[in-house]
Amino acid sequence: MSELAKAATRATRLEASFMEKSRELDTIRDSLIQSEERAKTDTLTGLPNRRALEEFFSQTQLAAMEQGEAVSALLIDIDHFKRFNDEFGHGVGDQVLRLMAKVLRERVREVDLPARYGGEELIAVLPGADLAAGTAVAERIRRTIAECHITRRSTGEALPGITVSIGVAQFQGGESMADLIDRCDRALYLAKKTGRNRVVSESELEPAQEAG
Ligand code: GH3
Ligand code: MG
Ligand code: MG
Repeated sequence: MSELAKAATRATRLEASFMEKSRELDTIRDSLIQSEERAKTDTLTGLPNRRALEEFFSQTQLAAMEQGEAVSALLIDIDHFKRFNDEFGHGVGDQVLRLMAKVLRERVREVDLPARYGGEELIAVLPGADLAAGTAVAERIRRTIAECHITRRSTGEALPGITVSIGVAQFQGGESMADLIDRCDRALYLAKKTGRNRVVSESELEPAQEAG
């Protein structure tokens, strides 16, 4: 074989080996993206989890402060869910939680972030929405859930209606996510105290007690 032919063969082999490595890298990159997605997704509801929420909030917070855009947050808690679980079992409760997640996902826009905040608490962060807009979204979510007819999958038996209470607050420049959620939580508490199946906005709260 001439030197030239040998060199050509070597080049072909090198190219093949390069292609193979590059395919391997693609596979590794894909599985990395997948595991990052999994790490940010709640397994029960398929909603973004708290980690995803924190990431989204810090990006949104920056944009809001730079552009002076309003951002609001809704904290949603199922009413008397413990009683529901006790009566129908945790598995049926989990189905209900999935249904709530579905309603939430369908009721917010592409730019919003619906997430599972804790056990039976869901949250949504709405960039571009002030307190009034956030409250209107919360009210639509509350009503949609209250109007759901829930049936037990295994038997088709009708289950009692589920309601949620929602606390709404608007981001104030410079505050942390914890501060914002704390006001949502206080509004939520007021919604529970004043009868449940209600939306309460932070404008209905007493001014916060100054610490110190
Ligand atoms: P309230 O109207 O005051 O919110 O009453 P509640 O019974 O819903 O009280 P709370 O919010 O404190 O109760 C949380 C209950 O939610 C406890 C637990 O039974 C239920 N829960 C929390 N996480 C899950 C979950 O992942 N699956 C199911 N099925 N139930 C859950
Ligand atoms: Mg709760
Ligand atoms: Mg509850």
